[in-house]
Amino acid sequence: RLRMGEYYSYSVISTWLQRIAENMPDIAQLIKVGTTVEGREILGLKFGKDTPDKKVVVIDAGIHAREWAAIHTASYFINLIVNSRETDPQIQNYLDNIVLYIIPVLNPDGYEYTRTDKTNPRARMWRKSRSPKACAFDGVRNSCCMGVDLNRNFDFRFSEIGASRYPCSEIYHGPSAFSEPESKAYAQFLTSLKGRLEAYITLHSYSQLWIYSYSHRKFTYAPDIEETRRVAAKAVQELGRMYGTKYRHGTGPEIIYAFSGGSTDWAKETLKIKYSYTIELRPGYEEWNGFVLDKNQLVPTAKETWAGVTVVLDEVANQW
Ligand code: 0X9
Ligand code: ZN
Repeated sequence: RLRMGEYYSYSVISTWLQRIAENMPDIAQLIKVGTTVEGREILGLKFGKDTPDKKVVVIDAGIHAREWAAIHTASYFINLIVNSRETDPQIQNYLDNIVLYIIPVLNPDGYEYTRTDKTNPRARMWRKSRSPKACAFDGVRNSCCMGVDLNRNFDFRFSEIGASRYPCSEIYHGPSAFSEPESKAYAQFLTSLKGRLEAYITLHSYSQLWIYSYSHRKFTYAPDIEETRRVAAKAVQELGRMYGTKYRHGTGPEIIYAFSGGSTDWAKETLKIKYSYTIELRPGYEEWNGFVLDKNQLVPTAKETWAGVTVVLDEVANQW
């Protein structure tokens, strides 16, 4: 059992996931997505009894190391399902009718690095993975740095826009698409669900945005854009109903910036899934350093996000 409203180490989170799977085998199974550069297992939970006809939803967080509120939110979802499985009819409906995967920390190496901030204050703002140093001549000198932005390393318009070929950049896309074990393993995992994967949601922070495809160019939309937009609008509305938090929805270039090589565009395009969303949690974009969210905002952030996410889950669980 983990008390919500706190941040935990990856090893505590991992043990927690294992315990849940051991203690509740009829609702949750431990899944191993792959292994990181530093040898950590990327773990998640699979909820609901699997039968071949059931639609699948995947929710992840923590592809960016410093986005702790996203990791907390995914953990909160797990906690909620586990604790409310016998009392909340909506959650029972999900457990009966869909298969839901939650992977709370996609980039555990980066996350653990950000947790060394007590001794290395700069570490808290680390975003990338912890892959070994790569070097490039930047016009002045040959600069070498660690880490790849895993949300630039997916094979969708790799390196085209809003990504950098310089290893010292925060948005370094890596030497090639899926060059990184984390993104590669995750893409393989998602691909294994092809045909049944109906929704994919990735939790980030911050800016209070509900984003859909495509990200690389303005006014360029993926198939099902009307349906995608309708569900996003409804999700944002439900989310706001709880505490009045204002979210905007749209494609990346319409509401923040263009970039390519991200997980949601790749999933939407390659796996032909219906709902593929990037959610940027609290605080709002006007905040200067929103990656450090006050602990007393963690639970409200997670709760309102769940309210939005249930709109997508209901679409999938209640279709016939
Ligand atoms: O830039 C990113 O990878 C994400 N934003 S973050 O601040 N969490 O790093 C995704 C932004 C989504 N934007 C677009 N789809 N353009
Ligand atoms: Zn992010």
